[in-house]
Amino acid sequence: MIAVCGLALASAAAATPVELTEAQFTAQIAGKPTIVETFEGFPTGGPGSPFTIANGIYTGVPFIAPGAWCGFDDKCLSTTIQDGTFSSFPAGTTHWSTLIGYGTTGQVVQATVTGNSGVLQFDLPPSPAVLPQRGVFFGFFDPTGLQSVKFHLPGFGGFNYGFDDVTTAAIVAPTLDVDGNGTADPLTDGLLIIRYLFGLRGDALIAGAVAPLATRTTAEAIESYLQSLLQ
Ligand SMILES: [Ca+2]
Ligand SMILES: [Ca+2]
Repeated sequence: MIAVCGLALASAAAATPVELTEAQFTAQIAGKPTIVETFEGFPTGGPGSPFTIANGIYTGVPFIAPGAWCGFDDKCLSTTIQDGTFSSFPAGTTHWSTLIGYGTTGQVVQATVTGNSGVLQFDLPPSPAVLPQRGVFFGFFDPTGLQSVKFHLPGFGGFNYGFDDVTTAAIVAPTLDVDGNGTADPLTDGLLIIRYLFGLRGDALIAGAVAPLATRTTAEAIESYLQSLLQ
């Protein structure tokens, strides 16, 4: 009984978006469709809300500010003490990151990251005394997809802060090429899908239904792939 409870807790703990270091983020999005909004293409000023950017929309009180305002070397999306929310990401977005430039040393910003697997809410570490010219990196990942990232300045928070290089990356959409030979074919992939949906597993699932040049050839690999299609 204890083991069962422990397992349930472990599953629940894993089922939320997670924060990634910049190194982790960069490694995970390598080779995946990625969009970066640098804000360099917008005129300085307040575009109004909601504000459409390259990889979603921003809701709040947006202001395109010159680099000197942002603590960056080029333009950023400056925000006021009101909440700011990034949402409406491209389909399949699993990764989201930004560089933050703070208005003052020690400033704390709260983040609420909402994914299909749950909600992660926490305080970002206080801004350092010496702000890197490119800002401080924050990145998030949800394998089931991200919905929104909201920022909130707690208390009477005094100063604006800014975002730059807002980045989204998406998982590559799965295909019907179940055996992984490069094409979706009725007598292999189609048969595997039908058999799987009828409940066949193991050898009964894959017998005579895997193409000669398939990259997924075992029942285990085929079952895992088909299961991922159903999520
Ligand atoms: Ca910029
Ligand atoms: Ca195939």
